[in-house]
Amino acid sequence: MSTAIRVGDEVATALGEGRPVVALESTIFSNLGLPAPDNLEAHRLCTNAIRGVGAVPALTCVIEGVPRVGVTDAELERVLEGRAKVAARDLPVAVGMRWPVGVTTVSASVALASVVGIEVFATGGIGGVHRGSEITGDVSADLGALATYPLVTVCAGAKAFLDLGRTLEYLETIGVPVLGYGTDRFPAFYTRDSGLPVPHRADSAPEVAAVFRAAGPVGYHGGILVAVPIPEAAEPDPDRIDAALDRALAEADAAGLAGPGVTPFVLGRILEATDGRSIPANLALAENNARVAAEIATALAADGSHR
Ligand code: PSU
Ligand code: MN
Repeated sequence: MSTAIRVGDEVATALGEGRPVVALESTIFSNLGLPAPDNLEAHRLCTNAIRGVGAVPALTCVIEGVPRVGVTDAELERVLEGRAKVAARDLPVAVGMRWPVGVTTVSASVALASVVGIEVFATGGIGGVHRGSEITGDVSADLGALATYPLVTVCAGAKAFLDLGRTLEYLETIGVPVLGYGTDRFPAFYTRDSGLPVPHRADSAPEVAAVFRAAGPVGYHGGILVAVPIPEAAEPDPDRIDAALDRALAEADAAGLAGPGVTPFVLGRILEATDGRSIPANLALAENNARVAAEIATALAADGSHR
């Protein structure tokens, strides 16, 4: 195991004993993802959901220039206040320049998790191909990381402010298997159905585990994406969400933003445009994804054949 990454005691013990572990990103729990105190509540819900299934949560972040997988309460406090976004390509910079606090995106999280041997990662929504990417070239590094690192990533799809059709096309191009979990439709984060079909469907955690285990032997060594629709009871009115997304995008356009600042800006505007009514939905889907991820990690641990 890498000594460049500090693994929390509980996570190290679980990995050593072959028990299920679920990695979590920290951007979603920072100021860039959710406002206080909802960020702490989201973390509590996700970690409880993982523990409820008998798995161990492993939050990733960078503190004092050291990447962490699994944090103490004091380290969590610093994540909640974090403002420096760390994608996979920023990890060498955050370490080399000894950043006090870096909050990891999906791409950085799956990179760190893969180094320490974690096989399952849960988030809310992944980054994707942005609308207008044919002009700006803005494609999230999350997508390339999914193809590179051998993890199961569990998400509620990607937010509809992205170009979901192109996001699915891009995943096809780079060869990432995409599974709808109990659905034939690609979910759009707040809503259960983006209107786009998923290439394949899985109806249980053991099915996902079987697909993941089948990859290496047929020559695929990257990750797979599992898209879980938000629970029906938590799904907000799609029309209201669409209106908020459109307004948020128009504001991002007017602000002339580019680069890694785009996603946090749009997320913040969606929050404002929905008067915070999007938050309960956000918490519910994150918790649900964490539970599904823990079930998949449990199914993988049960077969004991680490990839
Ligand atoms: N989508 C959300 N909430 C988030 C993010 C995406 O609904 O917090 C964060 C995740 O950390 C994701 C990152 O990995 O944004 C993608 O950023 P970018 O578009 O700059 O690649
Ligand atoms: Mn981007």
